[in-house]
Amino acid sequence: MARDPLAKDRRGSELVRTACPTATRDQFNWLRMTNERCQKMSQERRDRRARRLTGLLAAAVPLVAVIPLAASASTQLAPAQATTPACTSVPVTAPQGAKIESVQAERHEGGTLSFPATELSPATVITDVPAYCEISVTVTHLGADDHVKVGITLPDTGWTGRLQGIGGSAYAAGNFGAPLVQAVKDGYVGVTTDAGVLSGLDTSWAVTADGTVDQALLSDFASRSVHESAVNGKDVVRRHYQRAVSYSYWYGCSTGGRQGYEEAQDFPADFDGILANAPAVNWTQFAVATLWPQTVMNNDHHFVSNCVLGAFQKAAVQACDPRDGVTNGIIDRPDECGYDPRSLVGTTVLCDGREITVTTADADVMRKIWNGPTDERGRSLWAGLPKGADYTWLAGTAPGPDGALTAPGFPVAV
Ligand SMILES: [Ca+2]
Repeated sequence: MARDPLAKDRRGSELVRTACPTATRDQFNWLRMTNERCQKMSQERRDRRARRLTGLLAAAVPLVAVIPLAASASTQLAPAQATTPACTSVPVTAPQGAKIESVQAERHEGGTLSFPATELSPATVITDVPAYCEISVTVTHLGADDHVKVGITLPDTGWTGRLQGIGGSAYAAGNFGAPLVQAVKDGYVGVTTDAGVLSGLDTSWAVTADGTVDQALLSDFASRSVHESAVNGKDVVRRHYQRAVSYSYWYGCSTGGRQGYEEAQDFPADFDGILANAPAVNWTQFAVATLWPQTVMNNDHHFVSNCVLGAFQKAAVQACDPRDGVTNGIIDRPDECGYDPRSLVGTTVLCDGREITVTTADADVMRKIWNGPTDERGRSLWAGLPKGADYTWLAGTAPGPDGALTAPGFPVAV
């Protein structure tokens, strides 16, 4: 098995560890807040590493294998390009059972690039981006009326010989925005795909006009597109740079985490390392369980303001943060946190300039949300919201049309 010579930890050992070390197994089952936390931690780690090394990303969560490189891999860094490769359309080999519909190339000057906020990601500004070539490949599969786009960004300078596959989130199979450019800045070729489906939270593609499941698109979204994007990406690299990828990595959270697990399971030769954070697996249970906080508040006919929910979160962090040995504002082991929300009953919280007294009903709702759904005998059906985790996406409340608080529920599941 070939190892990436840059994949070392601070002590010089091979880097085979999670890039999100605070996430417990339960936390991996919660999509959004762990996803954001992992993305933030990953970004911080990337920034630190970028100062030490020239582009490095090589890690795998404990539950995911680090995959040996199928082809012979160089242990040397890519030589600097003597000349900038021309940014032109290249011939791309169609995957088996597929046809290449189009290949387009567009050169970008780099510099400072801004990406507006979307429903799934915050606004992002990336500076000092080298000029790069973006090659877009569109693939269709025989017998399917699909049009799968693969985006590949190839830096003019600073390429380390590495490829980074970029995962999606919610019902988006990939991300054609900031991550593709960040990869270029970090010395990677970036690769992502839309799987031929819509982006964000729109799942209308999944059902055909006659009401049946669109199996072709479902296959694209589930696994086929990620695998083929890896194959397409390596093919384009070979033709663009006239040399093969040395090492390839997967980077994804949430749906991207799920894609990483899927790749490790079914296409282990695609990537040398897989970073699969907050994988949205066990979807039929997990997605339903995300609606638990909404269910609790509807059942109790008691909707807790975000301000009070935040007070519970803050109190839990204060109580349990140091117990994992690192006081960093994060409860690494929420399952070992014995903080009781009833301890906040009777205290006052300042909310929008008003003093609110925390009630027993507030604490009951918080306790049930943290405990998670149970059956009629009290047996756990799924993990609850981890103590100390951001409540916003799963348990956040908002005024309804009449001004009274409601619990909208996790938008990926409702
Ligand atoms: Ca801590």
